[in-house]
Amino acid sequence: MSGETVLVARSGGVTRLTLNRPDKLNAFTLAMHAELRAGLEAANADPQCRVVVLTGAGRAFSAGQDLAEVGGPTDTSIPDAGSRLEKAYNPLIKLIAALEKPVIAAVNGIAAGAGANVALACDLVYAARSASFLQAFARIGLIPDAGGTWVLPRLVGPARARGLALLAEPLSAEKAETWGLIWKCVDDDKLEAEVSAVAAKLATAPTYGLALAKRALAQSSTNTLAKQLDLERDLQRLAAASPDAREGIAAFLEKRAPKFTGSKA
Ligand code: LHQ
Repeated sequence: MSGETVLVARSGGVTRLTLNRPDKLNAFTLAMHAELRAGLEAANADPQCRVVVLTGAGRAFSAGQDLAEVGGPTDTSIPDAGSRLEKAYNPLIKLIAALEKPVIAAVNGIAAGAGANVALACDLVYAARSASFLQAFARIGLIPDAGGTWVLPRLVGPARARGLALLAEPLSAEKAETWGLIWKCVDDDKLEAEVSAVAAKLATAPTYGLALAKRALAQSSTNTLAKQLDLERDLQRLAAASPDAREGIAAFLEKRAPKFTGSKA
């Protein structure tokens, strides 16, 4: 069900979630957080859903926290910033990371503040050539949140992470791709088609195996090689026991295209 601030559309194994406050550049309110979490949880629980696309309505992906909701001309401090993170952003980032299907961010325009870091929490980030990524926090005296301080150095290295966080200048989609911050920058008029094509491909992929691969990659950043090898052993055991792995190997040997169901067992 679509809400007011997040539109939900399901088609052919793809669940599309659209942040929908275009007049405020899809800035996050508590209502939007609740609707987005509900949409992601429903997608995770829905066996028909094999891939999630997250995008924004209008000219932006998201401008991050709605600053009018946390402060105002008469109350310019943000006393509850920590609890806002604990209650809204941190669960959202963890939910995307733990989602048992691929999540694609289709960054249609500027992604600023926590909006940038929500996009970067997704598994594959496609951005329109005119889009940009802005760690806006330093402009208003805050620090990168929504996982920014974790993901930035891992994706682009410490020097570039410090530049992005301390200078708070927009990074073009093209540069974001060159730096390895995102998967792909595409021409504006091709974004929709390209994301739809990759979503359609993932909607017929071995979903359970992808979820296990996602889990292994997420854990690699804190594991030693020896621990990671143990993890690969354990997760590969699970993957190999799935119907999709049996189908994949059978299809290869029979020289035909595999037909994956995405299921665990
Ligand atoms: C907005 C916003 C916005 C409200 C545009 N809020 N209205 C977590 C926990 C707790 C507390 C604090 O924060 C966090 C995490 C965070 O995300 S902090 C960082 C929050 N985000 C920002 O600081 C970015 C603020 N926005 C901007 O700097 C600009 O809007 C950008 C550079 C994104 C786009 O600039 P323009 O293209 O020039 O658009 P605009 O500024 O004219 O915005 C259009 C409208 O959207 C405007 O409303 P209006 O009614 O005047 O037309 C803006 O007020 C509204 N808007 N971002 N975050």
